[in-house]
Amino acid sequence: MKKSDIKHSWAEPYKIKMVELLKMTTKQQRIKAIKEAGYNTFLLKSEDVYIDLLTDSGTNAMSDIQWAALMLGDEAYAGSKSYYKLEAAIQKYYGYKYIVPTHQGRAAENILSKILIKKGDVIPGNMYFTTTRLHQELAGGTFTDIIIDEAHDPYSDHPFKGNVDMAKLEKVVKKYGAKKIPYISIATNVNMAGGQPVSMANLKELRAYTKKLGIRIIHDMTRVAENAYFIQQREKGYAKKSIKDIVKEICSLTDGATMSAKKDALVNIGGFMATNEWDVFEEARNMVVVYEGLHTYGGLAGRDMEAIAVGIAESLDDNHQRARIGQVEYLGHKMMEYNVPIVQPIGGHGIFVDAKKFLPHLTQDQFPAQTLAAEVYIDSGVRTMERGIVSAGRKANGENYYPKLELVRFTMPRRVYTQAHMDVIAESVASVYERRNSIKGLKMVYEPKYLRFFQAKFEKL
Ligand code: PLI
Repeated sequence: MKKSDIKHSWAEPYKIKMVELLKMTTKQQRIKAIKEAGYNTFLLKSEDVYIDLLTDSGTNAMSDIQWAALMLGDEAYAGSKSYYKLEAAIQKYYGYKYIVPTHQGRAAENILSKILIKKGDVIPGNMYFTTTRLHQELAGGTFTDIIIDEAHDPYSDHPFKGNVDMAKLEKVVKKYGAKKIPYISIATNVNMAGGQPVSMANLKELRAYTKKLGIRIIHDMTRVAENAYFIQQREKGYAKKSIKDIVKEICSLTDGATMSAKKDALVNIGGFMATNEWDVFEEARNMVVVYEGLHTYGGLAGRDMEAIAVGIAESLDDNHQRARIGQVEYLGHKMMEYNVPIVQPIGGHGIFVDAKKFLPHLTQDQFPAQTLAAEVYIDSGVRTMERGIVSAGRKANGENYYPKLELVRFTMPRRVYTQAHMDVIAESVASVYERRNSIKGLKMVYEPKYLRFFQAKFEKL
């Protein structure tokens, strides 16, 4: 090999100090386990799972510094030192003025939705997220999708599939009027589109437009650092900027945020709501005592707040994100070598397999993504998650949503699995792909009222 042919790989900027042992299962055990779980991977026992790619939420490995920070937790009911450390970290790295801690992201969504949304309001956003939309609806609002069309096409290679389609937004504003729109709901690195980023140019255009109309931008910043990585890699003028600076710039274009710290911020529990408006903060600070706990802990232990404050700083390290997303890309390229159809471009927090194309003989009512997730588990004990018709749920009139994307998400916990694990995952998907024509669909036999994907049960057709 010539010297010039040598490629420099990504690698983890850490080494392993402790390991968690896993139980290995047989195929017969897994067939029994998934049947008992109603073919829903959420209902499996984690001890029956080998490689757990259900979610990147709360499944991260904390650093030695985060574990050490736990010991500094100030567990005072009121005015905890740990709260002030968390507040300082959020102000320093994200730039929001006021913060209210919550036990996780959806609690922040609940509080913010209750404060900002009135019955009959419309909330445009760059694709729905399950809990976010539900809280908007429970507060009396209606979510409307204004993401660019490319986001709904798994094979469009648009570099910023999370972008807002400004023409779609203008149409919504014209139809309902700015007064009916309390805020635009903007997620950085859009989860349901496959972990796809928003560009800075699009955010700037959106800021200029909403400023004229006096409409807020509320930022779901759950994976903002991953979005910043893609801006650094793909957007003109950002190649030499640090992720830290890009994140601060993104936040500066918005008025407030909800955050699930269980993702980007490298912890196992926690979240917060942030705002630059004193009035909104005052109301949130009061409301959090009803639902979560005093405003200086919001449902978290002092030690949790310490770990988040450290995790925020670690998440903004360029080498961390390069390895984090490098690992996801490694898995994606492996799957592509086996011709497995996956969402393009490869996203930030996982690989999204196109179940419609994988199992074209199943109709969407036969739950192709739910079926594929169960089959992958049976094959190798790899647990994934459905992100299709089951996750999309029902409209207010009871009809099913039929999302264009019918995906299985292979979500990567941060700093947890090795490259050999990636190989095992790709080989398992490839072997299910080989026998895809013999796979039968599912029927739903139990459906809960809210967020049905968590608890629904199925039987084989
Ligand atoms: O799971 P929570 O309540 O801490 O956060 C809710 C939440 C809000 N926004 C976004 C974009 C999310 O991805 C999110 C949670 N996501 C989960 C649990 C996931 O598996 O993707």
